[in-house]
Amino acid sequence: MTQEHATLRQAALERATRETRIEAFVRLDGAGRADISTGVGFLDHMLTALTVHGRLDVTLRCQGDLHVDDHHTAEDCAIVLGQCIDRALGDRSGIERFGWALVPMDEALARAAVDLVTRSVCVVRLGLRRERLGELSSENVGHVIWSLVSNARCVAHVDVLRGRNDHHRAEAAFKALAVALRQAVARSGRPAADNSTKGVL
Ligand SMILES: [Mn+2]
Repeated sequence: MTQEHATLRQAALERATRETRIEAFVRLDGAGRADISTGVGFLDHMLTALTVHGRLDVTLRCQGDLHVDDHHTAEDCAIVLGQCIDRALGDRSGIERFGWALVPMDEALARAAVDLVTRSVCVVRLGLRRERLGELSSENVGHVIWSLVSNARCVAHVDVLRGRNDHHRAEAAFKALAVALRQAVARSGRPAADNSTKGVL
């Protein structure tokens, strides 16, 4: 089931598989309101950071097969959020398109660069050393970013440049992605043809 509204730049999606049941809503021109419950605390924490610092509004409910592990829940939540962002962006006319950010969190420093061209390319280097962050496997932190970016059909490079604490490294990465995304989705007031040498994103 899909609901879209071009002028409001928002989208809602429901997705059910044998592994997860998800309801999601994303508004791009939001107030940073997050109502997120995935069943995985650290994932909620990261997606809340994305919502607040991206100044989105996000509602996300997931019932996943956490008796297996956190993988399906983490991946599917990211897929659905990415699809909501893609739909909310509509034809992508009149947006800034590019966004970039350097975001510190205490001793950690993360960099993100985003291009909202409709190609799915994601390069993530987080350098996490712990096996898990709360109930989220460290390998799934980068996988969430990759799945989100791929399904939002954009290009993103996310690098954690330094940081001793893995919680800080992960959180700085999500904040940097949020700030870069916020800049990239901002309305430019320019026609789409002025935003690309091709004339279309
Ligand atoms: Mn934190």
